[in-house]
Amino acid sequence: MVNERLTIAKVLIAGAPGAGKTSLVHSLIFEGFTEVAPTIGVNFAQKVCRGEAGPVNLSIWDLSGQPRFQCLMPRFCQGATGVILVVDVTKSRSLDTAGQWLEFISSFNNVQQEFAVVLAGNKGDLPAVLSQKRIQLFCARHNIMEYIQCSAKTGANVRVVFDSLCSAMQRKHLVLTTSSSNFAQSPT
Ligand SMILES: Nc1nc2c(ncn2[C@@H]2O[C@H](COP(=O)(O)OP(=O)(O)OP(=O)(O)O)[C@@H](O)[C@H]2O)c(=O)[nH]1
Ligand SMILES: [Mg+2]
Repeated sequence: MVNERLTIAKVLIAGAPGAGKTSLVHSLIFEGFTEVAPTIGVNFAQKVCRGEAGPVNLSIWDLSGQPRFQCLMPRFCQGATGVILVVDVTKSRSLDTAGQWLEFISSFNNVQQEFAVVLAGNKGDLPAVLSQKRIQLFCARHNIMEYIQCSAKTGANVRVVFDSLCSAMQRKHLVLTTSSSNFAQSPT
């Protein structure tokens, strides 16, 4: 039997309503852009992305940004070790909302449970109103190592966002390594 090493991680896509979270995931999976509906609660997807230490099979939990679904979020976020925090670079308030999301996620994650964060500045195909200065201050305040401007519409840097999160999780040992034989032998 082939005993292949598998690396897995659960990641959250969070940010303001309409920032383009679902569009980003759609662009990653289907390599194209289409109009998507606002998310009801959460969407789920899986994709193998590539960090600097190798591939990671990502379980992607794309959270609705709408406050009316917030009560459901603690359940969806359990066990996540990576967060892609999405801001809309054309909306100034998007960054404040992203900060609130980060605090929200941190508040119900076990304090011992560390997670890696990549800040994605989406809608990079449009003129930006968010200044580099504000983004730098935000990253410094929240200890975020990586900001990547991207566009779900053109596909620019979409893959880079997800691959960078894989690298960040690998550096912090936040990916789970198992073997395919574990899956084969586990009871159903
Ligand atoms: N120009 C441009 N429009 C985008 C881009 N990404 C998303 N949009 C548009 O922004 C709107 C919101 O996109 P969604 O992907 O639904 O946003 P969301 O963050 O998932 O929203 P919620 O699920 O309500 O939290 C849609 O009209 C998208 O077509 C982008 O990169 N460029
Ligand atoms: Mg959505």
